[in-house]
Amino acid sequence: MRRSAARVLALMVSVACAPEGPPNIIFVFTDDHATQAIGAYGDRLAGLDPTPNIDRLAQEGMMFRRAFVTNSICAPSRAVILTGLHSHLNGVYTNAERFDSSQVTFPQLLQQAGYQTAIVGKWHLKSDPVGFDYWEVLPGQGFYYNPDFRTVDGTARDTGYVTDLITDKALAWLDNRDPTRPFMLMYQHKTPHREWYPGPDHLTKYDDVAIPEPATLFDDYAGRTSAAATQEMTIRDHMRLSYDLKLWPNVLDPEEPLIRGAQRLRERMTDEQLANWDAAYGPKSAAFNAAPLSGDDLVRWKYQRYMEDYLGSIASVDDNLGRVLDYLDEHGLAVNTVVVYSSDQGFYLGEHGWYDKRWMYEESFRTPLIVRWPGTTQTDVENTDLVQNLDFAPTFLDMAGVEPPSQMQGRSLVPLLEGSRPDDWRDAIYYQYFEFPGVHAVQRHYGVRTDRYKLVHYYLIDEWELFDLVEDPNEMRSVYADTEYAAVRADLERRLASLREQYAVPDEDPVPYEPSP
Ligand code: SGN
Ligand code: CA
Repeated sequence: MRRSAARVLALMVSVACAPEGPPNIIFVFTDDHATQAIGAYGDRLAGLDPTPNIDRLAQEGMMFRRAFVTNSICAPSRAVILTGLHSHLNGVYTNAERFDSSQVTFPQLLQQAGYQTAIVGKWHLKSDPVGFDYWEVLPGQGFYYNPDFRTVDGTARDTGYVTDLITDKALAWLDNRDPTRPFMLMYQHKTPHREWYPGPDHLTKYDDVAIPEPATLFDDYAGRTSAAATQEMTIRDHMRLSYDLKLWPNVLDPEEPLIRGAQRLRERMTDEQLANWDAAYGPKSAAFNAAPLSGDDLVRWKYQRYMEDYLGSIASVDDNLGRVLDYLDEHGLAVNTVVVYSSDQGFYLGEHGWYDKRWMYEESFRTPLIVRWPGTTQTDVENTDLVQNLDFAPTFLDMAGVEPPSQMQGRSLVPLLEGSRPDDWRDAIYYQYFEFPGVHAVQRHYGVRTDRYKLVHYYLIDEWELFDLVEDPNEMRSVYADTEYAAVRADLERRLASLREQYAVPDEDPVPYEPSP
């Protein structure tokens, strides 16, 4: 971890003369950013120093090690964050539903309380944003290069790299706001979503780096339910050489259906961007095409290439976060602005041989959460309580001194941020994933996680998994049928039933199961 004593000292001095009044809030939100790829979390990629600015936030604030989502996929996570309600109550179960914007959301309540509110970047909820004085969002998933942006006035294409453009817009909004009132800005990136296009400054950043492999890269899915074996998200069989890994032209797999994706992005680029791109990627493609690999060697190569692009795209998030932090410093705003870093969920960076998310296994269930709140959070502290994205809405409201509405199912994290854990803090959390059938073929499942154990039910096929996270942190061997765990299992079953009752989970799925033809 890089540490700047001078910076911490400057912050402490400024805290001593912190202004009164409700804090500003900047919610920095990325798409698919795994904690494994954040230096401060100290995972296997930390040695590559992938995120110096995010690490700076962690040094100056509180980092949550056990922050989880309720449903590990994009649009559902966003709907949970806005409403403080589980998917079965906010109506966004999968990426397919349109967000019903007549629901109560935290931005609306902050706006009513006198906050200036804005969202810039990825939105992904189909309906127009409500509760924002200003919004400028990517339609759908958005594009990496020369993306379109949608505002109340319509849609227009911009020139540049998406992460840089979103930051330009966020800073422009900050420049033009009313300085006499507090603000809440949702600054939300597309990066590092598949297919992980790095920005122009980072196209070759990781080319000559040997990126450490996860221990489970060659997982054979034994010891778990059939769900783990029947998914479609392996680096080996489902990651495409051209679409995902940018080989051009792709000699190994000319039938690859997704080649159009790469083509689509190339068509959007300016001549200059394309020349820059081809100068970086052309030699890599030529080298691979000249000596194509196969079998495990190909898996290893694909993993390296995937990580080069994933980490390269994160470099742009981190650089741009640096711009925002500098802006706050330069404008005297750092001291009264809470900066929160999070992502819509985690991601597989080769663990279990996978990319993508969706599962209740740790890598995608977990999400990064770092909060710097000068004068409230201590610096450089870690929290290990069980928290969820369900808690974000009540937390933001509580920070602003607004009482969270009673229907919100999450709980304010403010006491934890202040360093005091309420005696009745939860000791178990609930999860449910609905998008099956769907891309990547991950079975529907729900489950409960406690400090040490996790019980998961793949309910359409009625198969169960139980993990002891102390004995088996990589979740390679379910002990569901192990008699030694009978008491643990009975206890988890009780907790699961009680959480389903507490959160009013219906017995029947709200999205009917329709097998694909
Ligand atoms: C796209 C991706 C999938 C990804 C979903 C959901 N394919 O369909 O890999 O799981 O989005 O992502 S791609 O061909 O577009 O790359 S999410 O972040 O929106 O939930
Ligand atoms: Ca996502």
